[in-house]
Amino acid sequence: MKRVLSGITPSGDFTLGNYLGALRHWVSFQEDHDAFYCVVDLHALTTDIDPVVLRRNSLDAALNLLAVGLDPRRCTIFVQSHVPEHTRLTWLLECTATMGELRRMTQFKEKSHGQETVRAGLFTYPVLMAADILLYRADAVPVGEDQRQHLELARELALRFNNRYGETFTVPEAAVPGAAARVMDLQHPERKMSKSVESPLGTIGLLDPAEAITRKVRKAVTDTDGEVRYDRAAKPGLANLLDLLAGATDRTPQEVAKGYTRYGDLKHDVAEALSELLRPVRERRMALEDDLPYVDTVLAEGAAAAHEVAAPTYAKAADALGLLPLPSLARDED
Ligand code: AQP
Repeated sequence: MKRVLSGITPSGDFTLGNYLGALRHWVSFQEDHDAFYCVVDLHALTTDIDPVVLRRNSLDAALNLLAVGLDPRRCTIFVQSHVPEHTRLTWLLECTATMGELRRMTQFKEKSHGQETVRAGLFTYPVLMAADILLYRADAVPVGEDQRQHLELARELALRFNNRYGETFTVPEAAVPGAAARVMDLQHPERKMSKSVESPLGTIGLLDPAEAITRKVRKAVTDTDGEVRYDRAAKPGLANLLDLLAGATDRTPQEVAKGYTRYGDLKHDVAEALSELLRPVRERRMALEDDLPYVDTVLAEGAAAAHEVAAPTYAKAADALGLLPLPSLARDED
């Protein structure tokens, strides 16, 4: 069975973008892949955090992963910081990456732009992401379009390490969805919908009730020419709505566009389709809130299963670089 690995940052309430671009594909992958999914809490430390909020967001993230339909009997769900090899491998890969390639990362440029101080962790974040992936020898990584560049870096680091020190890592492929791979903010369709960017009317939350979804879709920014056609460059707001309906109904946005002559009708159907899509997630999430001990068990078992795969990969990489094995391990081997 091929293996997939993906992660989500507990940096705020999950959005429709996270769901359409990533989470619902994670659910499909668990059926026919050996799937590992993690709450990447260490990534959340790259920007300003409040410890109380981070703790709550991390638990929320785990609840959401179960609510979208991930089944711990079919996949491994864990928290990144519970598996110490993530940070250990990061250092080995930081010594493989170059400043130049990290400087080219678009997300770093966007997130550091205009900031007075920028954490070193924000700069090296893509290396931590590479470690997340390479530790599990993942064949594929289901991500939204926004993460493609980071995935490319992970591939490049794996290739470079393998060439220099011998075959160690699997070189992963990106698995980017066809429809809704980049969900845009409903009020600012030129930027992606994001959980950590404040935009109350522009962001649809994973757990939003139908009324909120309808209100936000109705107020979504479009344009004034009134013609329904799919053109991302000239009509970004409308294109986003067409993408959303296409994503929710498994069609192409061009096909969806053919069914409409008025923006109002399209918005009505977008709101209905999204409400229906997210309703079962919200219901499962409410049920899970009454069973937190179950969530603890899932995370404990997930961390143990993840560690079993991550530890030998780390050991192999450390050995390839010439780091001495732990003396006790060396004695065990005698
Ligand atoms: N707008 C989006 N459209 C499609 N896919 C998206 N993803 C995120 N936003 C969109 C996908 O969700 C997964 C988890 O992402 P992440 O939490 O690791 O970080 P991110 O990509 O930076 O997502 P956010 O929501 O924008 O978080 P913040 O605000 O913390 O930066 C990824 O697979 C991503 O592609």
